[in-house]
Amino acid sequence: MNLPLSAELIAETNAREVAALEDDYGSLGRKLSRSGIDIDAIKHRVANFSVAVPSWGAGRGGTRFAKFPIAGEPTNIHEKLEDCAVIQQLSRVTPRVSPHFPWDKVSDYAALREEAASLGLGFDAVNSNTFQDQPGQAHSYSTGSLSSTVEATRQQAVEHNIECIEIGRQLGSTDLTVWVGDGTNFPGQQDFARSLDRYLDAAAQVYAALPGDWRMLLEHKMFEPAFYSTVISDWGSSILAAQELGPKAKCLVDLGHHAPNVNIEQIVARLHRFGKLGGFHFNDSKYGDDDLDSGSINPHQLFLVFNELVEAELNPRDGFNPSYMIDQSHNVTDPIESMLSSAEAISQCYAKALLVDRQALHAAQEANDTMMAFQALRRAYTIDVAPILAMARMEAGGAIDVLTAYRDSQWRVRKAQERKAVGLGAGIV
Ligand SMILES: [Mn+2]
Repeated sequence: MNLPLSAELIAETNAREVAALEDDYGSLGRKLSRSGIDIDAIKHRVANFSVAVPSWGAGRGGTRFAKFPIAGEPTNIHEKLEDCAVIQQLSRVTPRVSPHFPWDKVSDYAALREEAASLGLGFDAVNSNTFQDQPGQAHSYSTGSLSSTVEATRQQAVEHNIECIEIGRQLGSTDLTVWVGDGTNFPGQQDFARSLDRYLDAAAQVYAALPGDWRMLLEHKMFEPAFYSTVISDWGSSILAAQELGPKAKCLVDLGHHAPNVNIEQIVARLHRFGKLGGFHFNDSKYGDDDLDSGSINPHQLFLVFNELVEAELNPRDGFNPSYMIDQSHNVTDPIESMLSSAEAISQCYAKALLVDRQALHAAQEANDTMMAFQALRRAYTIDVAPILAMARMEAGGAIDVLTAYRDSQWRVRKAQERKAVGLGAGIV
C-alpha cells in the first residue's frame, strides 16, 4: 500500500482531538441509550457506508463563463487518483473512484487498476461521454448522440458506450452510467416521440452488451445543455426507458437534475417501489443544476432523501443496492476540501436517518398522528451525529478532523511544486 499521507501526520492531529471526541461520543451514547439506541451499532453501520468520488471532481470545475484553476490541481487520471486517495485516507468513506471516458483514457487499464489499489482505491460506475466532440471524432454529437437523427452518429455513441463497458470490466466496475445531453432548444426542432424511439433503440444495443452482473444506470436531466427539451428529461421518462430496456437498466437520481422544489425524496420512494432505483449523484442547488456542495444549501432535503433510502434498505423488495457518488463542480474551493466536507455531510444525513425511530414513525403514520410522525423525523434530524462519524473514521485509520489534517499535510502546496499548471478556459464538468 502506497497511501499519499503519512500515518504519523494523521495520528498527530488525532492525538490533539481524541480526548474531546471520547467525551462527546460517550455523552451522545448515553443520550441515545435513553431512547434504546446502541451508539456502537449505529457507528458500525456508518463505518460500512461509502460513497464514490468522481475522477473529474478532483479538478477545479467552472461555469459557462470561466474556470479559475488552482496551483497543484491534478492534470491527469494518475494525479486525480492520488487526490482521491487523500480524500479516502482522511475520510475512510470514499473508497471508490468513478471514472469518465474518454477523459480518463490510458493505454493499460490493468495497470491503472493496480495503481488505484496501491492507493487504497477501487473503481465505481463508469461514465460515458457523448455530450461533447473529441479531436478526430468521425461524427459530431451536435445533433445528439443515442437519439441523433444521423444513424452513423447513433452507432458511434453505441460503440463508445460498449467501449466504456469493456474498460470498466478491466477496472472492476459493474455499472455503466449513461447521461446524454440530447435535446432541443426550439419548439418543433425535434419530434418528441421519434427522438425517444431512436434513443431506446440505441440504448437497447448498449444494454445488450452488458455483462450478466452489470447494470446500466440512466441519468435524467431536465435541461442543459438543451434548454427547451431533453430526451430523458425526468424520472418518468427514465423509469419508462429503464422498464423497456430490461431488469439490468435502473434509474439514477442526480439531486440537481429536477425542476425547482420537486419532491425528490418521493421520487426515491417511487423508483424503489418499482425496483428501479439504481444510483444517486449527490450535490446541492439553489436555482438549477448548480452542482454545489452536498448539504450546503438544503441539508434537510438530503436527510429526507436518506430517510427514504433507509426505509428502502429495510424493505428491499426486488433488492436494494444503489450506487452512490458525489457529483459536484468545485469552482471556488480546493476540490479535496469540498469532497471531504461533502462526504461528511452525506454520511451525517445517513447517520441521522438511521436514528429515526421507525417503529414510532410507522405507528404515527398508521394512526394519522401527523405531529408525532413529523416529530419522529425531527428528533433524529436535530441530533448532532458528528462524534459517531469521527469515531468511525478514527477507528478505520482516518482523521477525526479531516480538514485540519488535510491543511496540516500541506498536500496542495507540495503538489503545486510538482505538478504542471492547468490551462485557463471554460470548465463545465
Ligand atoms: Mn450527475
